[in-house]
Amino acid sequence: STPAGYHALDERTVLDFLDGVPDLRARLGGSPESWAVQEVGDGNLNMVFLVDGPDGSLCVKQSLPYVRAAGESWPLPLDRAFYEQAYYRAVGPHVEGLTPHFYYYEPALYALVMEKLSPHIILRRGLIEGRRYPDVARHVGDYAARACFATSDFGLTIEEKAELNATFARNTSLIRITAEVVFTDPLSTSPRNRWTSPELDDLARTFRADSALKATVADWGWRFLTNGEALIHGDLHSGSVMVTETDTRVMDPEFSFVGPIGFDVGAFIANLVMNFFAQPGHASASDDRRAQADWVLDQVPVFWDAFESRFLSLLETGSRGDVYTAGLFTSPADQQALATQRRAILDKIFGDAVAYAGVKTIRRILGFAHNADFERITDHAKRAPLETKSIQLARRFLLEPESFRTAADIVAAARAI
Ligand code: ADP
Ligand code: SR1
Ligand code: MG
Ligand code: MG
Ligand code: MG
Repeated sequence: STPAGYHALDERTVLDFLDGVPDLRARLGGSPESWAVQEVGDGNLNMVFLVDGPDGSLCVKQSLPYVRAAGESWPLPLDRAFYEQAYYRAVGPHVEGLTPHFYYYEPALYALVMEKLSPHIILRRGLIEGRRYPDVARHVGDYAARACFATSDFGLTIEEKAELNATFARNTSLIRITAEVVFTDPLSTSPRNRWTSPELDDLARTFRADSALKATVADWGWRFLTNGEALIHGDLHSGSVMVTETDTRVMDPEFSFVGPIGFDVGAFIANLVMNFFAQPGHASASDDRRAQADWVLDQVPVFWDAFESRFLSLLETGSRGDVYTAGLFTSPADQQALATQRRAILDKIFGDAVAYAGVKTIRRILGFAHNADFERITDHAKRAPLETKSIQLARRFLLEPESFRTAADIVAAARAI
């Protein structure tokens, strides 16, 4: 049963809800009879309503008491909407212009109201359609660096970080989903798993029998739960970014918690690399998608370089926390040691990102939640070899970390497969 006061909104009752909040009613203008509404949720978990009035538009996102993609047989607490709005509040001031404007949270309905992004589309969809977004990788890299730095021990005092920890540590239902569907299920015999069958049956069996791979993935699962470096987005794939040619917005941060920065960085890298491998499956008579695939893969170093340069510059100029405090580093030798250490911090995040990219790729090919990049390739004979290339590279990300020291290493390895 759901808490008193909660009801799942529909296209009629969402208008009553908006009508009852003066600020939201004023943003739309007119009265509910003149508002147009459409439920557009296409994600795995929630309801999303887009509402247009004479003066403006809104987006309402509401939790359901179950996993939307699975149905009522997979119950899920409602509180994910709370964490989504708490993330927007915590991170919004540091990533000006790179998230939707957040307007309102209704705790009884587990519903948040934000800017309706238009004419934006989901980045993944654009990439599948063969579109290019010249700034998106730089924007998302800059976003991840700013958001993670500001909510890390470099950007916060001990007391401020403790507040974030206290709030987001309770996002246990979604932390558990990630622990299960990302780190555990895909290499186990979970009934939630699926894959392109029968083409990948042997591969799935081989992966499930790969002791070294399972031990490594399990270890990264432990690090995921224990490395509280920053408030991370927690689901930073290409379906959590909406774009136009020039504008980029990161959305859907319901999986946020204080975790490893490399998890966000690795998620975005994994989704670029998967889209690269999927491109031939979207070829047509007029476009073999080779140029598109090259462009997508080239966004990996663009993304990483943007992340790295922003994070380094924030380390140099924006540190206000209780780690690496200025008083420790006074002499020229100290400064040299500090510069070396900052490099090591970025190298550590990169190494983590490569491993998490591996884990996030395996889960998309063998686990519960698949990516449209591959799923839209309806011909199994075409899809399976592309998924195989992608998952074999993912395995190398996990078992041969010494081969992936730079973003260029990722690009070269992906092209060589
Ligand atoms: P879920 O958590 O279920 O994955 P999302 O937040 O990803 O839900 O939203 C699902 C879909 O709703 C997105 O793919 C996008 O098409 C649409 N959507 C979400 N937020 C907005 C927004 N602010 N403006 C316009 N469309 C949105
Ligand atoms: C029930 S698991 C569904 C997946 O969808 C979300 O976007 C997350 O990636 C989650 O792992
Ligand atoms: Mg989503
Ligand atoms: Mg979501
Ligand atoms: Mg992913």
